[in-house]
Order: sequence, then C-alpha cells, then structure tokens
Amino acid sequence: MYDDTITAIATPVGEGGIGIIRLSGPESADVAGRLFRRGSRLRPVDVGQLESHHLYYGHIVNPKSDRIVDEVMLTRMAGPRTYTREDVVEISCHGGPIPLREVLSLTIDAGAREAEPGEFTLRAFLNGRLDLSQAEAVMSVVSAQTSESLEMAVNELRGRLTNRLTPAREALLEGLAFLDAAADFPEDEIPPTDVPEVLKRAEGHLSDVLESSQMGLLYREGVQIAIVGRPNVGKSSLMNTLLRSDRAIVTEIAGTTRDVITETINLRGIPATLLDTAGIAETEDVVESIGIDRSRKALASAGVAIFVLDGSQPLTEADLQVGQLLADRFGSAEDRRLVVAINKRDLPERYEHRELLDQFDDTPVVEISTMAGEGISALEEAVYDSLVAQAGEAREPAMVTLRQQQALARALEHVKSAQFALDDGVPQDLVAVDVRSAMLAVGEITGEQVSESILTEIFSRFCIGK
Ligand SMILES: Nc1nc2c(ncn2[C@@H]2O[C@H](COP(=O)(O)OP(=O)(O)OP(=O)(O)O)[C@@H](O)[C@H]2O)c(=O)[nH]1
Ligand SMILES: [Mg+2]
Repeated sequence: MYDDTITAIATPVGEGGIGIIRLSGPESADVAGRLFRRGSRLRPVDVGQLESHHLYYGHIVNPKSDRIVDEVMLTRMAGPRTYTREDVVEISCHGGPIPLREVLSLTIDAGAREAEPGEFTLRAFLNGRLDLSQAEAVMSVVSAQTSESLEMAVNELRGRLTNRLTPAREALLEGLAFLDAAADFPEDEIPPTDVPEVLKRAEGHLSDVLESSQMGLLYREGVQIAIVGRPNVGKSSLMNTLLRSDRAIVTEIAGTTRDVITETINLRGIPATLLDTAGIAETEDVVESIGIDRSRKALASAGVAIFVLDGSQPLTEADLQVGQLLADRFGSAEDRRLVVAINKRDLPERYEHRELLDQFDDTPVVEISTMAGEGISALEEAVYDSLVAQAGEAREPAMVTLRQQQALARALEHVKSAQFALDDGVPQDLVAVDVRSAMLAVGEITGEQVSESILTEIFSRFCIGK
C-alpha cells in the first residue's frame, strides 16, 4: 500500500452536468475534510466519520478565505471495497473546467499529490484488485469504438484472458516442476511426468489464444482501408457512400482529391478508418503529384485496399499503373488484402477488365454503383471477409494489446524450442531454461512477472484520473 494520497479530475475536460475529483490513499478523508462543509452554516465535517459508500450534500470552501468554491456531493468509500482498494473520496462538482480545477488545486494545497496518468488503475493492480491484463482492459473499455469491441473489452476486464491462459500455465508449471526435480533427485524418487505431452498441451493452449488474438487486435486497434484507383473512377463517391455523408468533394473533374481524407466507420463491429486518396496517374501538377505520393504512403499503412475501376470506361494506362502498384504490394494469393470494386454499373458496361484482373488471382471482385447505392453491402462484406481471412477466424476473439500479443508469441517460441531440445536429447536442465522463459512470458501478460519499466510504459498511456 502507498502512504501518499493522490488526486485528479476523473472526468473529461470541458463542460458537463457534473465533474468528479477523485482522491485515493490513506489521507483521502482528511484532505477532503479540510475543504468540505455542510448545512447553511457551513459546518466543518469529519469526513472519515461519514458513512462509507453514501452520498453527502455540501460545499467546498477555500479554507484560507472561507470563500465557497462550489456546491458538491461527496462520497467517502472506505477501502478495500474501492477501485484502488485504498480509502477513496469522490467529490462531484459542477462540470466546468474552472470549478474542477479550483477544487483540484485545493485538494493539492490540503496535502494530496496530483496523480500520474493511470495511477489509480496502477494502484488497483499493485494492491491486487486487478491483474495486469484486466488493468490494460480498463483502457480498452474506455477507448472502445464499437459495441462489439466494448463487449470484448468488458470480458477481458472480468479476467477472461488470464482464465484462458491458466491451462497453459499449469502445463508449463507441471513440466518445470519435473525438470527441476529430475536435475536434483534420482529418477525413481520423483513421480514420472510425460514432458513431451505436457509441452504439447502448453503449445496447444498458447497457440489457440495467440490465433484468436489477431481478431481481437482488429477490434481493439481497428484497421485502415485505403480506397485507390486512377482519377475520376469514383473513389470519393465511394467514401461518401460508405460514410453515408458528403464528406469528400466529388466532381466530374479528374484530380479532384488532392490529399488523403480519413474518416472512421463501424465495419460489422471493427473500427475501420477509410482513406480516400488522390487518383494515381502521371501528372505535371505539383499539388496533385504530392497528393499521389501521399496515396502511395496511405497504401503502405493500410490493412486492406479497395481498388476502384470505372466499369463504364475502357481500361486506361493509369488503371494498369495502379494495378501494377497493387499487384506488387497486395496481389499474392496468401496476402488477402485487396478487394476490387468495379464502379458505375448504372451506366452501360464497357467490360474489359478481365485482363487486368488476371494479375490478381483469387481477389474478390464486386460490381457497384455509388450513384445508385448498389453493391455496397456486398463490398463491405468482401472487405470484412478479407480482414477475417487475414486474422484467421476465431470463435472467441481474445482482445489483447500488442504487448500482450508479443508476450504470447514469445511464450510459444520458448515452448517450441523446449520441444526441439527435448527431441534432440538436450540435457533436461537446459530444456528447463526454455520452459521457465515461457512461464515468464505468460507471467508478463497477467502481471506476475513484470518489470517496473513495462508497468511505466503501460500506465503512462492512460489518461490522468483513470
Ligand atoms: N454514373 C455514375 N457516376 C458516378 C458513380 N460514382 C461516381 N460517379 C461520378 O464520377 C465522377 C468522379 O467521382 P469522384 O468520386 O470525384 O471520383 P474520384 O475517384 O474521387 O476522383 P479523383 O478525386 O479526381 O481521383 C463524378 O462526376 C461522380 O458523380 C456511379 O456509380 N455512377
Ligand atoms: Mg476523389
């Protein structure tokens, strides 16, 4: 437990109905007691004697001037039944930046210290109320962009990831116990353990979770979808249709879009950022060519590209150019990151696209009309399918952070190298080194084995007051 008391504004900046100052630590009640008054006579109150988890009406005054700063509701919550397991006081003020900042600075004058980002959650973790994967899930809950990602994050908050890793941990522990004992005692004095079987079990569980984490990462981090093609094929029109708003400028003039325009949509639960790019073509125009350069960069960061063609026009040199660019980057069969959209199907067809599309074997082709709104949901479905195909469909996506995913991959690598070592007849105490490393990597996810620097890294990404 910490011996200092932290304070922060726990609600977002800006104006709102209420705003909350949260205190946590042994002095919470004393600090609040120096500022809180009740009744029309503004009687001082011993906040530590107020009933826990009850709401009290009163005022916050500046103890130096006795000036009233705000009319508030105060709750004292006695540890350990609190977010941090420490004594907590929450003061609900009027939700404006000035009252909140004044009350915050009074709590600091009265002996509290301003909290670092994520420090409340860090205390919840260090005091054992949350494990590390749950603490990280707090951030996923706060930043969830779709209701599907929220649902997954809440599941992780309830400890699902740790539960899913328990069988792997148990298997590793079993293997390690045997290997360590075998190094110290003669074989016949310890219960026999089928180490290859135990490692196989650990491998199975770990790769299960790792596979499903790809899909979870998609829901957590979202994905970028680049809309590319030569000028005037209808990229901005498609952007607007997918957004269901007139976000991007559309004209019949080729080269309308000069910069990359980004907007986020909810693609069947996946937060997807659409990138409308400048049409790619040879050009003398300086601004347009800068735009084209940005299109290429956008393409580099995209998880999926939608290649837009104009089905009412014969193929042009520019179409082939873009096609080449995409074939180089996205075209291979194992890399399912491309969807072709043949636009303007409301117009008479000039269908000469087969030869171009031959470059992209297995790439889904969808015929659309942004004008008539046709084929749009089929296109969304094709994009979604390509994301799922890349991530590997998971029955139960594990919503992990990148850090957790890397730790999982490391754990799996160590298990595999332990398996190789065992097959090669490497001495058991050396095999034990790999098994122990795998355990440590799993421990980094749940927080049993975690260094100060990892903790700092994780919690510094929280907002202050969380
Ligand atoms: N008939 C028809 N016209 C369309 C369709 N989609 C777009 N257009 C027209 O095609 C022209 C170009 O559309 P944009 O969306 O600006 O095309 P773009 O690919 O963004 O063009 P640049 O930004 O110049 O690269 C406009 O006149 C649109 O109205 C469609 O489905 N059918
Ligand atoms: Mg455009």
